[in-house]
Amino acid sequence: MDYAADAQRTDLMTITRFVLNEQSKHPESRGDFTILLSHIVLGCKFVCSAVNKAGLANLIGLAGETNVQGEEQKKLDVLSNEVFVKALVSSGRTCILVSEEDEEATFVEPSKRGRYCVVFDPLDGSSNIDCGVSIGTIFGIYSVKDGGEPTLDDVLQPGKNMVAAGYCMYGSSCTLVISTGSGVNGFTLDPSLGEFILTHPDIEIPKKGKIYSVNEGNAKNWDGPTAKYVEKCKFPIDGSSSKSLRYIGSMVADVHRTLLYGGIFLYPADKKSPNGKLRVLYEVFPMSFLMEQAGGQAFTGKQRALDMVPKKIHERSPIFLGSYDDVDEIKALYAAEENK
Ligand code: FDP
Repeated sequence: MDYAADAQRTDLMTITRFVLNEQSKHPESRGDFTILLSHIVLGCKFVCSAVNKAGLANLIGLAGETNVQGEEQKKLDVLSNEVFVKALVSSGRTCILVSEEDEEATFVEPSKRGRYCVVFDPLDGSSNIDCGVSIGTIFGIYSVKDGGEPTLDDVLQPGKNMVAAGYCMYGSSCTLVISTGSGVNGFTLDPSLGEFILTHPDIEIPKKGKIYSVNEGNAKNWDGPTAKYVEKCKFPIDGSSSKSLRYIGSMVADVHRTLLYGGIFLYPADKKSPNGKLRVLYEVFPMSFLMEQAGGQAFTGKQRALDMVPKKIHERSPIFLGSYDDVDEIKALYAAEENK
């Protein structure tokens, strides 16, 4: 009998137990973060269940509204947003919420306020809903700056100031990956228990990977360094093997694979979208935070992604993130372009 494996099966590390353990390392902690996280977890469980039931419950389809980015909203987007906003407000631990689905930031009424700001995309990859491809929720958490009335400046902070970030992927299983600034851990929802169980402790991204992930349909509009990098992935000049291309078109799923298998995920700038497509606060920052915490890198084409200071809540940025050595290569190409 494998006693070690058996002990693991019966001594379940749930996400709540994990966070409480972390909390006990900080005697000054009042448990606010644990309470906030339990509300995020509740939102993820609800969305997971709604995604699983989408076909049955006739949730798929347009809700007849258009979101800030001019995309048609699906019913699931609307539902997920409502669930997360309500869960976060009722936690009593938040003061500002920024959601991909809402044009303006939500300032929580004073009687329900806490000290955290949460930026999130309740259902990322929504163009994949109707065909059953993995989608996810992405979130980042900041602490409000000192005292006083909360203002937008509390969320327009560089990504490196986040206190935690994570995503939940609704795929063949429901996986929650989170970092509170000391490594990255992954939890899988056990549907029979209704609990997220630690299944991927201390995730470290391989130093170099064999996969690149990008929407190559945009290639004709790419700049020189991006085009050169992708060419090198396909036709390496040093005699090494070419990289494989994998692109799901759902950021959570593409980043999750990159985190576990290594490689690079790119959503670069192009002539049509000089700032790329992905949103800084609730896509680029949380994923960059996780990548760095797992030992990888995240770069915008100009700087370390987490150093950016956003000016607007729905700002976009190009992003290259993944294995340390792979991101180093694209950095070198941009540096060479700059020195021309
Ligand atoms: P979607 O439009 O389906 O919501 O920013 C949203 C996002 O998906 C990301 O999840 C995904 O990585 C990217 O857009 C895909 O964009 P392209 O279709 O342009 O490749």
